[in-house]
Amino acid sequence: MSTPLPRDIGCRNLRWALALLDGLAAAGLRTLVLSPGSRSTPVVLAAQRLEAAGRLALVPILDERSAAFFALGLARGSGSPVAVLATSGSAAAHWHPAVIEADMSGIPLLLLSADRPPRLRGWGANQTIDQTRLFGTAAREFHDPGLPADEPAALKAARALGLRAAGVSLGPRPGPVHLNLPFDEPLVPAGDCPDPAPAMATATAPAARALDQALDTWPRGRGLIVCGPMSASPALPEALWRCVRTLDLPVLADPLSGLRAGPAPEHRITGYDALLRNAGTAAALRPDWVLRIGRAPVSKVLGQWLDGIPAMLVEAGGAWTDPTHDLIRRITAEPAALLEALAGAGLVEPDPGRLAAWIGADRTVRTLADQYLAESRWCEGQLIRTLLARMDDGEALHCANSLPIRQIDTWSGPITARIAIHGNRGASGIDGQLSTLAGLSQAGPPCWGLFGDLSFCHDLSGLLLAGALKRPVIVVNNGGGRIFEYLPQHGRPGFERLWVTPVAPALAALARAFGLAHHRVADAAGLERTLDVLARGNANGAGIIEAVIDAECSRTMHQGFWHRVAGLTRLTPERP
Ligand SMILES: Cc1ncc(C[n+]2csc(CCOP(=O)(O)OP(=O)(O)O)c2C)c(N)n1
Repeated sequence: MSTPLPRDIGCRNLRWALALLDGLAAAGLRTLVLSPGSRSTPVVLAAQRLEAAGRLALVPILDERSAAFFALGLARGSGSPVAVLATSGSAAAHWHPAVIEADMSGIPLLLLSADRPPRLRGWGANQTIDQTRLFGTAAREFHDPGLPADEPAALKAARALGLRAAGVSLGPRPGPVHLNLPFDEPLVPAGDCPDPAPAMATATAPAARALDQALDTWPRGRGLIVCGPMSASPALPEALWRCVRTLDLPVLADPLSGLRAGPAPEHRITGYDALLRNAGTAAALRPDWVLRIGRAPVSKVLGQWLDGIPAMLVEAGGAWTDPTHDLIRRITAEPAALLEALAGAGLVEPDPGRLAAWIGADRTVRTLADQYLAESRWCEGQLIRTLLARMDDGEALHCANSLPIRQIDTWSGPITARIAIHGNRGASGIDGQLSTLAGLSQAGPPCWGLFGDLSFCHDLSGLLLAGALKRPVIVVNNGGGRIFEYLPQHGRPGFERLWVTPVAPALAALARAFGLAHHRVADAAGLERTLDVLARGNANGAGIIEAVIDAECSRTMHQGFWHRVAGLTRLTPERP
């Protein structure tokens, strides 16, 4: 290989991009999701070299919005940083919804926006916009290193920038990092262009945080643990269950906490969304303090009930999850470490009567739910029970907003199989759901989808990624956004047209167009039969299962159930 020409700008671009990617890969980047474009070429050329060396996988996706949601799913499913790359102009703006979700959910997303040289910005040059701090405070860090240079110091700085960007995206407060990368033309080297010299530096893991002095002043009285949406560390379940067994503490386990499924002691409460609708029970079970792990729970009823209860949040990163402003303490520690310490600290007086009251109330609503579902017409409750019963250990489920994840919360109960449940609950958008599902499916275990009809239609370009799906997407065809029927807008003039916005997607035709199987079911038996057919075929196969549900019947059924729970005089056994 010859030495690069000093004026070969294309080679300079490439070598600089190689140094940057080397740093990113050294800090854990394994996948780059790229959307086609010209200005990003130096990074693509560099990425091809890393791919050839087995250090990076490249995934091309046309629509940048879909690409970013795919990367989000990939990063959520793998726990590793994932990068997106796009050309200059409006391209990177399409990442914004996924960046917002990654910010709110703490997902390590690396945003590599190619740009024109700074001298062209603001002068009407083609495809040149102001990309500076495009994502505002949603990005943990923003860097614009300027045009590439090829001196050793510049290459060293590029590699350091890669290390830093990936490191910051991983924590202590995981989230998106934006690198805006201007490149001058020519974008392709004129001749041979050797790799920069290998660097000496190696990546360092984010520093471990020391456990705070939290235990010194632990509040007195009755306690409760609430586990909201989170990426739980592998050590958490064991530490949690050991701690609550020792201290007789109940644990409210959100469907996105990672603690709803798999084995757990009866301390795990899943029926809280229903049982807290019973005013007497809600008052009787009110604790003196709550220890919160993870983000704000899906259940609105739980969120409202927590309002005013002194709370402690244990979190290894920097998030301040406190929508009701009740935090008396924020404990910067790994939740598992705090729970280990709490279990042995002798600060919480076990209260078996209180625990029994929670368990009793939980059992009562679960039995009622079983009876209710057995008696009532087909709706999401039976669908969810059927689906969860058919999922195997190790599989995953991605639930769209808004009703699907709420209904999982209401109807799942404790889930026997060891499955993972995912949802874009950071910003609770109905966007990018199929693309996220495709990313999750690519990252890890076979992942099912449970979507509303609007959220499905919102991300039709995600169907281009259907090749990644390994399990069916169940689309609840209930004629639009039925969540609004549970909100005060219900019944206002123009309600159907302006809030529900009914759609009638031709799901069979869409499925056919994208080479997917389509099945239409209208009752639990139909769903069972379809799942039988799929299971016999191509290992549960991907495809669309259109579940037709009568919205009016569903609403009456849900409200009837809550009404029945609210009307019960006693959900909790007497205190001993
Ligand atoms: C990007 C985005 N746009 C709009 C909304 C507001 N929104 C929340 S739920 C919803 C309706 C969703 O309908 P569907 O997917 O059919 O699910 P359903 O609520 O009927 O279960 C809408 C429009 C949102 N959360 N995100």
